[in-house]
Formats: sequence, C-alpha cells, structure tokens
Amino acid sequence: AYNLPTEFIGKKVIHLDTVGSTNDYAKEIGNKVSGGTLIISEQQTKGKGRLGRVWKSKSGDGIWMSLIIKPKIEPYKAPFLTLVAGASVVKALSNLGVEASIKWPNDIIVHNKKICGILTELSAEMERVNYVVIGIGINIKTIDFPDEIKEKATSLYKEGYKLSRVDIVRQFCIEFEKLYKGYILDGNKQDTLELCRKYSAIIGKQVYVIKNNKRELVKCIDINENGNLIVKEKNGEIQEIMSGEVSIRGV
Ligand code: BT5
Repeated sequence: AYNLPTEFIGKKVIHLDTVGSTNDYAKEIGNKVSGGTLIISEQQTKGKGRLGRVWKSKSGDGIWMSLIIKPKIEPYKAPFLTLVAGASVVKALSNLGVEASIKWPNDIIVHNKKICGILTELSAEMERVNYVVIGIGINIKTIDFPDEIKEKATSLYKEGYKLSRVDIVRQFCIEFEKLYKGYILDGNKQDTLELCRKYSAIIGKQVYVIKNNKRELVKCIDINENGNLIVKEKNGEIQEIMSGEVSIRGV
C-alpha cells in the first residue's frame, strides 16, 4: 500500500484498527519480526507519552505508528535515535511543504504548537540492544483537542495543510532510512545534527528547562555530538543537558 522505495524501513507494515499502544504492541512482537517493521493503528486506547503521560489518540485522525529497528549498538547510543526520528519527521514534512520545527528532544511543533511527539523505547540485555521501538504520533485531522491540551496542540489540518497519511509515512520512511543507515553503518551523526539545528525551535532562544519539578531559565546554544542540549545558565555557566527526563517550555 505504501509502495516504498526503501531497503528495509517500512518494508513490512502491520496495520491495526485499534490497539492499546502501538509501542506496547511493538514490544510484544519485537523479538519475532525483522528490523524495519512498522506498526500503524487507526486508533489507540492507551497512547503513551514519556514518563507515564498520556498521548491522545483515540480517534483515527492521526498517524499513530511504531517502528521496530535492530541496530547493533550499545544501549547508551539509542537516545540519539530520537533525534534521527525527529529530523526525519521535519524533513518529511518539509518535503511535503510543511514548515515544522523540532523542540528538542522529542517534540515537533508548527506555529509553536505540538503536532507530533516521539517516544523511543529500548529492549536491551547484557549491554546489547535487542531492538528499539520508535513511537511517533502525528496529528493530522484533529480539529477539537481535549481541554487539557487545547492551548498547546495542533494538527496539520488546523494549520491549513491537507496531506495524506500515506504520503507522510512514505516520506518519513525514506528520510529515516537515509539518516539511520548513516548513523548506524557509518557513524554519521552530522546529517541528523545539521537537520536538528536547521529546524530547531529553541536554539538561540530562552527557554525553561524542567527537571524533577524544578524549572530553570536558560539560553539554548546548540545540540552537541551526543545529541545533548548545550545551554547557558543565568550565571553564565555552560551546561550540557541529557534528553532523559527533561521538558522544555517556552518563555
Ligand atoms: C510524547 O511524550 O510526546 C511522545 C508521544 C508519542 C506518541 C506515539 S503514538 C504511537 C506510539 N504509541 C504510543 O503509545 N506512543 C507513541 P511527552 O513528551 O511526554 O508529551 C506528552 C504530552 O503531550 C502530554 O502530557 C500532553 O500535554 C501532550 N499531548 C498529549 N496528546 C497529544 C496530542 N495528540 N497532540 C499534541 N500534544 C499531545
């Protein structure tokens, strides 16, 4: 159906009508399927964000998908794949005429509102990765968001873009495969980092970094080789922030 020119990303697509979470489903079958398998569901009854948060995806008006990949890397290298995925989403959208940007580490925004979230999960044993699940939610047709997220969420339709899910998934798979192969096979992080910088919503800006319920006002300087955010604190000190458990808020 997707007719992909890729080598392995999205070569096998499992299409579901409904599921709790495509990420949980991917983790159930992760050991049994080949790398590149993509799971897409019309709706999710228990869509997940990071740290137990909820991802609203009960209706069939978005792309709710999880990609299973099997890179031969050490677990600490997996978080960079969130950036690879984010860069692929913005590039895919840009190819289709949508101006989106990346709010490091895992949000894609359009006109300052969240249109896409990414949740990377890992299965590893003895310091070896079995597989990585990259969950991606993109709001396509939603017009009315629930009250809790009304102010901060948007969809492609709401922003005036009428695009088909198939085109977006296709472009994503093509762009992801390029960056992924570069990173895993050649150790090339630069292509991903360049996109993350070019399409960054926060570099050069002041933001709040929120960690363990504490928030700190900083200026974003760059994203470094490790995929970490480099910021300048109020006292002038330069800090490196790991993506793990932080959120970024606008000022
Ligand atoms: C994320 O978490 O943004 C990761 C979202 C990943 C969703 C995909 S869908 C396919 C796959 N299967 C899953 O179960 N999950 C993945 P986080 O950074 O923690 O942001 C979560 C926050 O985003 C919530 O607390 C809300 O504030 C907001 N939010 C929830 N649903 C949203 C939506 N549909 N659109 C925009 N924002 C939303």
